[in-house]
Amino acid sequence: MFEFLKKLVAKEKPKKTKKAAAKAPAKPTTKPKKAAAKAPAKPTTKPKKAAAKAPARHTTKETSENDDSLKKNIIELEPKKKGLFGFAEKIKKGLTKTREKLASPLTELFSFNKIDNSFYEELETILLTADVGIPATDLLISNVKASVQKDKIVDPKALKELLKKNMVALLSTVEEQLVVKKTSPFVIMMVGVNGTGKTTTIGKLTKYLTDQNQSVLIAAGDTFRAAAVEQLQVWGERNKVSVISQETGDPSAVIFDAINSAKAKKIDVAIADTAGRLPTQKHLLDEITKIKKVMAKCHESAPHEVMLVIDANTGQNAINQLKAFNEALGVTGLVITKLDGTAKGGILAAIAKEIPTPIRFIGVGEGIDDLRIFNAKEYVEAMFE
Ligand SMILES: Nc1nc2c(ncn2[C@@H]2O[C@H](COP(=O)(O)OP(=O)(O)OP(=O)(O)O)[C@@H](O)[C@H]2O)c(=O)[nH]1
Ligand SMILES: [Mg+2]
Repeated sequence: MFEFLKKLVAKEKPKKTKKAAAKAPAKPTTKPKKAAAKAPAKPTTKPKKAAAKAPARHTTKETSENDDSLKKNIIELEPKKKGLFGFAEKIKKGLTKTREKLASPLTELFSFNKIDNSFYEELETILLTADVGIPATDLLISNVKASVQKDKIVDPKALKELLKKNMVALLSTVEEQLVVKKTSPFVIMMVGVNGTGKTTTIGKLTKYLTDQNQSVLIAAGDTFRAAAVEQLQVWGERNKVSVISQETGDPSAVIFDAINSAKAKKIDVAIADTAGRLPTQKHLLDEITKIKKVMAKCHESAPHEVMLVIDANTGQNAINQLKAFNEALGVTGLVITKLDGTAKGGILAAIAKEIPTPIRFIGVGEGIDDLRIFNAKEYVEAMFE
């Protein structure tokens, strides 16, 4: 069974990223049903002791990992823990391709023999090509120009540090770590466009939180794709945490049950997965707004974090995604994924300038440990060096 799930997840992932946009329009208008209880009653596959304490809903499945043979498989999947040194190295390694896109042209630029108009034009092109966007590019260049004039800088080489310094200053405005409040549960709602890495990020985030002795419960709120629940269950098994799912096809009902279950068990953090959706799909944005309202009904001031997951490869479209999700839900934090790929990395600066939103984490790989707390200085170092 587990082998099947692994294959399923492994097979599905590479396809998803490319097909995501095409897949979305086929999504039917979701009419959330009130009838969680109407769904076919499926027995809980692997009940935990604690599950008995949760509100009795026959349709709700809770999976958690107790099976030894399964544990063996899971352990093989988990990379070894890294020390502090490994942490910085991993970011650098993860951002190798990103860095190549920015660092090589910059190195060439800084070897120009003088700082003139064509130097600034070239700098502008490099920044725009790296997804920094017009407003942030303008800001960075005007700040650099001002320092050049003020300090009478003539050597282009000196501008590298100056540019880095300005980039750090800009990115620091969105460096704001996630703080888990003791609200038992602290509810995190994971949202975003199709295939950006929501489910994978939940897996990594669960690892990050459990490493900090937080108890976590996951709600399988993506009821659109059958494989989505299984994908999440694999992450639940890897992290040894419960995943609440239902057969109803109603994400609000699943999440409602999950939050109540987390409350009953005094779980620290409940993370709700949701189906991917495009900002242009109004009915799906309406649906997710409804999910958010349902959360607030079952737990005071939930969700405590609306976490938008953005694929760094999206480029400037990330700004549109952020605006749309922010309007619909009020985004409180961001995760920028796939910075280990071919992404150019400047999108973080564009976000910081155009629609400043706390960047909680960056994703630098598909593994369970490939989530990093966003640190502006570390990020800029990894991009430039
Ligand atoms: N290289 C890399 N791949 C990632 C990262 N995060 C996620 N992925 C991959 O991106 C693909 C999509 O990830 P999912 O977590 O399924 O994305 P999703 O947003 O849940 O997708 P939907 O539920 O279909 O909307 C998978 O192949 C993941 O392994 C990352 O930081 N780096
Ligand atoms: Mg998903």
